[in-house]
Parts: sequence; C-alpha cells; structure tokens
Amino acid sequence: MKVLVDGEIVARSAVKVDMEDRGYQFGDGVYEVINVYDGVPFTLDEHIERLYRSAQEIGISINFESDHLKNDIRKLIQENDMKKGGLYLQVTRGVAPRTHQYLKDISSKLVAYPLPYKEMSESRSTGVTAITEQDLRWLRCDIKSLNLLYNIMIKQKAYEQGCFEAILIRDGVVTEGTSSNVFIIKNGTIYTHPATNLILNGITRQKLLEVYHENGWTFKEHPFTTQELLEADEVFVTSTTSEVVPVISIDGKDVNDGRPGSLTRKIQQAFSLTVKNETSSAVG
Ligand code: PSZ
Repeated sequence: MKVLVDGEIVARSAVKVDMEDRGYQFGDGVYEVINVYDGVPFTLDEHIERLYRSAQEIGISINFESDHLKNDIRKLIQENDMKKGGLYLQVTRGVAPRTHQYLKDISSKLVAYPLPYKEMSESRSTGVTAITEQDLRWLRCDIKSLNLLYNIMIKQKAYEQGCFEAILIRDGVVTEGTSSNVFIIKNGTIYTHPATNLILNGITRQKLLEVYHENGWTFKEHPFTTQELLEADEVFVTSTTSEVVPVISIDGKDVNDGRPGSLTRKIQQAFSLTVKNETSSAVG
C-alpha cells in the first residue's frame, strides 16, 4: 500500500510515527473519510473544506494549500490503482514534548491512505437494527476530531448486541449516530437534526438535502424526540461509506413493520444517481 505522508507518497513500511506526536498522545487532530467510486473521489471539495474547517476550529494549520492536497489525493488513488473504497485522511498538530499546552510553531502532520472496500449492499437492501443511547459527548461534535472515545464505546455496545448503530439522545432529542447522521420520515416529511454544534454536518447529509430539494421532497432540519424516532414511519442513517441505510428496528421494536420504507428506497436510488452523475462527469 502507498501512503501520502506530508506531501510525499511512500510505502506503508516507510511511515514512522513519533511517540510524541500529539495525535498519538492526545487525539489532538482531525480527520476525514472520503469514498472513491470508479477511481473518482466523491465530494472531494466538500470533504477537504470540512477538514480545513475542523483543523481551523482547533487551531491547527495545515501545511498545504487545499488544491495541492486534492492533487496529492488524486495521485494517491492512482498510485494505489484504487477503483473503490474509502480514503482515510488525518492531520495531527505535530510532534512536541508532552505537555497539554503547545507552541504554535510546531508543524502539523498529514497522512492519507486507502481503506479496504466495505461491502454494504446487503445492509442497504434489507436494513439494519439500532439501539438508542445517551449522548454524553462534548459540545463540539461539529468538529471531526480524532477524539472518538465515547463514539467507540457506544458503537461497541451496539455491535455486541448485534446492532449496526447506536442512535444518540441528548436532552430527549435525537442528535446523530455514533458514526452517522439520523433521519426520520413522518407523514411524508423528512426530518433531521439541524447542523449545530451537537452533530457532525455529514457530507452525505448535505448532499441528501440537495437531493430532496431536487426531487421536491419535503424536509425539515428540525430536532425530533426519542418518542418521535420510535413512532416514525421510516428511519435511516447516512454516512460516507454506508450511504443511506434503512433502520428497521430500534431497541428491539420494529420500524415500519421491520421493513425498509418506500420513501427511503426512493432516497437511496436518488442518492446513487447523484453519485453516478458526479463521479462519471468529474475528471478523476
Ligand atoms: O466507514 C464508516 O463506517 C464511516 S465513514 C464516515 C463515517 C462512518 N461517519 C461519519 C459521521 C460521523 O462520524 C458522525 C459522528 N456523524 C455523522 C457522520 C456522517 O458524515 P459523512 O456523511 O460526512 O460521512
């Protein structure tokens, strides 16, 4: 595997991580996962823009211009002869003697590499199960930070119960999944939590809002409660690699009699069409 490290593409075996990298010690960094379809990175501009924003919010400056980074990513895809799968990108604040505070002149570190392709077609077609959990994360969930401790604790809990996702609840309101955004449909209207500090504004989420608009589907970026979640006509979760996944059971109770809903199906198809359009016309 070829890996992008601070502007150079090298073999994985050549990558060295310093024990005092602040990403390694503090989770002091940010990341992105981008999906590649047919060798083309989908919504690359949006992901890179979010990466720079996350970095800026925590005072990390990335050593490369975004156009330069985008070119490096396209090169990385080529060098790995990658057709489909995810790309992982992370930026840490850099290496420094271990203290909480830091000097602003340390140089950030960037790595990017291909993730193995995750087969999701069965989950997309039959739907998945979920649990609900309290959202005990910090209040800057809009930053795609490396600090995922609570997310992984709760994802593991869902996994150990045979569930795909845990849906997080803060003050009675559904925020998002441990690694996805959550949508419900009630009486033909699609609801999702507004893009505040309480959620990550998913790129899939943002794309879908465009898709709803194009198709004339009614949607509201409006908070909804646990009860509204459990009484919804349809529920689905979204992320870069999973795209649009129907949720057919929550805390052991069926949603829509345990079958993916019909509007969810249309949304899946419309999203696939958008992916197809944007990854066949774009110059890889
Ligand atoms: O491979 C996977 O399972 C992935 S790839 C990206 C995600 C999962 N999740 C990103 C994410 C997230 O971590 C949280 C807390 N909320 C929402 C999302 C969805 O963001 P996008 O659509 O940008 O991937």
